[in-house]
Amino acid sequence: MKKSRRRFLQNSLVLVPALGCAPLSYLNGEAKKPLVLSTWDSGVIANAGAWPVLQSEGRALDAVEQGGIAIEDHISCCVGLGGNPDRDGFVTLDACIMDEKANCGSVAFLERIKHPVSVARKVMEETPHVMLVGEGAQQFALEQGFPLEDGKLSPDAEKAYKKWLEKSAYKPVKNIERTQLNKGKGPYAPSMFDDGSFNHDTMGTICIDSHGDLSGMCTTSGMGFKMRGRVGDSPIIGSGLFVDNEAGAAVATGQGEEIIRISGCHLVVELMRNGATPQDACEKAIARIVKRDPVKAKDFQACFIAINKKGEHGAFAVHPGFNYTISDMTQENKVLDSKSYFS
Ligand code: SD4
Repeated sequence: MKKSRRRFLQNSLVLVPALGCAPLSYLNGEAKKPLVLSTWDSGVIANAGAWPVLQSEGRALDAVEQGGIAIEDHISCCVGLGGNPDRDGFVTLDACIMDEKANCGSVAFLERIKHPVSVARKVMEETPHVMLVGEGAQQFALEQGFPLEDGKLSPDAEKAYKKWLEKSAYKPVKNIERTQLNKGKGPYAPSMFDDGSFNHDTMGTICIDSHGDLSGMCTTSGMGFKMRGRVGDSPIIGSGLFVDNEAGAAVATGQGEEIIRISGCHLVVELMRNGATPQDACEKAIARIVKRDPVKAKDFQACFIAINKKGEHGAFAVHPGFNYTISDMTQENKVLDSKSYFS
């Protein structure tokens, strides 16, 4: 790890446990450009990857890709090949990326490739398409020079999978990353839970660069122990991520099926286009999800973060426990708790 990045990470390990402790500029949802926002407290890793690009007045697109690479490299984080496998024991990855001109690329159900976010960017830049899946996505990645990894599970994922196999229960579990943190295992040290569950595994990063342009990416191993072939919201442009350079950018985490049903991130951005602040937009989109089935909503988590062209930001979730990481010139790197629909 480069020295400057290590220092940034060290400076970054400031956890702000509640909005009450947050600096005033964050409470107002305002921040100066450039600005980068990532889902969860493990967003400090993604932001550390993105920040050097933004600091040197680079492009938002390059920054979010570097953020994705940083988190996918982190084998002890459950994004990327270190993540939990599907029911059949294979890690399958989903990712997408979108720039300020609505160029976008996406891969889903991709196996044995370490950096799906970069493959998604290649899909965007080197093909006439937006999305490649499964074997075709892997073949394309190999053609583009990405190495084929061995496909072994990480030690944590293997333990979790063996434990999961004991019951093979298939149900969403709220706020896994947060629970880990509360268990004192550290934000980037996923390990097994008593019931073997380990479901939320997504890193979304959105940013505005010093030129005022927006971009975003989302990368995930998806829901742990999912059905083979299942794809969530994360690689679906408009659901797990959306960027509109005139209005704003949004990225999602949580139960993908619920986010897809409302085209979540497109909705958040469209609300901002119609005048909503990022905070209002996230709240309205979450309310739309809950309204569809308020009873079911008690049992799943869904979360959005958003920024607009002014560098204002917002975040909202169905349940408490979601947090996100924000970095800008003035505040460096802070983890903030999101407000939520249910208390
Ligand atoms: C999915 N949205 O595959 C992802 C899961 C997630 O933190 O966000 N995990 O449905």
